[in-house]
Amino acid sequence: MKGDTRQLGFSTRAIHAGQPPDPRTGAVAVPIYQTSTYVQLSLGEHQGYEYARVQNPTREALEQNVAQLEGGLSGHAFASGMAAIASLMTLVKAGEHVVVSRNVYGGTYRYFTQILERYQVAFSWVDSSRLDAVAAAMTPATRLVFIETPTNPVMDISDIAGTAEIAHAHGALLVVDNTFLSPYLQRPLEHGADMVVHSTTKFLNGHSDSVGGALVCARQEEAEWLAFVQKSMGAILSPLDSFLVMRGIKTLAVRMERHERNAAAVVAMLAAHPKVRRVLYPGLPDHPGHEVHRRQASGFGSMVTLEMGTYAAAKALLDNVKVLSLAESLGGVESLISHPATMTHASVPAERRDLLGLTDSMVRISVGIEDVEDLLADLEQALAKV
Ligand code: P1T
Repeated sequence: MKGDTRQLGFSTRAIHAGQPPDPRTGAVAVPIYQTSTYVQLSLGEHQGYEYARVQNPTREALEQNVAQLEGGLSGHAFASGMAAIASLMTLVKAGEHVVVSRNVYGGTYRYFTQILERYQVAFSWVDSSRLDAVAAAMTPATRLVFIETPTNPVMDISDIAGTAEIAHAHGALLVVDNTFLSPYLQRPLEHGADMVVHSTTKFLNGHSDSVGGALVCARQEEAEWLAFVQKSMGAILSPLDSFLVMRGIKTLAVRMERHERNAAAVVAMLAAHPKVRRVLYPGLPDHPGHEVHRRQASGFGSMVTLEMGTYAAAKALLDNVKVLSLAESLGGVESLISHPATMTHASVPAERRDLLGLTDSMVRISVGIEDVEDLLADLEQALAKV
């Protein structure tokens, strides 16, 4: 399409934002500019492209696309979700402080506690589903509040607007890791967050064939800093991966709708199953974060966590599924099942996992977009062996 995409609907923007037809050929798909450098016309005169760590048209197209979907000013694509988070954390200096959801992805916990604490950055790990706990943790040195909602894998829900108000009252920025829902279901900047982070490895790419990350900034100051960090630290997303993520995003809306429909059926079956102790899913009316989640998101996503009661029961379920695959990661078209305590959150010490309610009997499912009858039958037969 031609022209400005900003006023168009979500799916139209997902398909077109940042991706006008190629000016040379009219190609509808943004070409993979697999080049490291660009010839300059004469000394000091170039076409806006000098060196591919700094500028790449394929990466720029993805960055503009993600920025528009999240409703931000700028997008920045990185080599992984962790590279995005590492680049984000350059906003924090030694002696400063970060308030963070007590349950976040295990890799984020590991980076904060085992790397950033060595550089005199201090963290307060709070139950961010309680605004009073967030407020109580703020100090004059607090630079960032970093939350996941829902959290991985305990599915705690935090009030984005309420948290933004507290952060701003203390001169801090609010960052939301929106990986579990994608901008199709939740857009934190609309609720007052200052930045959004994604592991594009998950729903945005959606096909389990690329590792990547993205940051979206609402404010000019962070936008400029992060472009400088991309250039200076260089943890950028490759042209091929940028292309793959863009291709994935074109079907984000239809995938998310099917993900959700399948998840609703899986949750209904599991919640009524005698072998399942408890289902953690924000779509269930008895989930403590249900009402807050409904206010700030347009759907509940397809991440489902089960409490199986014992480690042996969890292991029996994980070992007996056939259509679902035992693997880390989430958000792809295929359903994945995992054991957070020993897989994604193995770097969180056991006593901390206890504190979060991240038990050894917990199983996490990323419900894919297969035929739901096959997913239900597979879970039924595996649960029968528990
Ligand atoms: O794996 P990577 O692309 O580096 O993204 C890290 C990351 C960041 N934030 C959240 C909420 C995540 O879930 C992840 C990665 N998570 C998994 C690999 C997982 O299975 O939970």
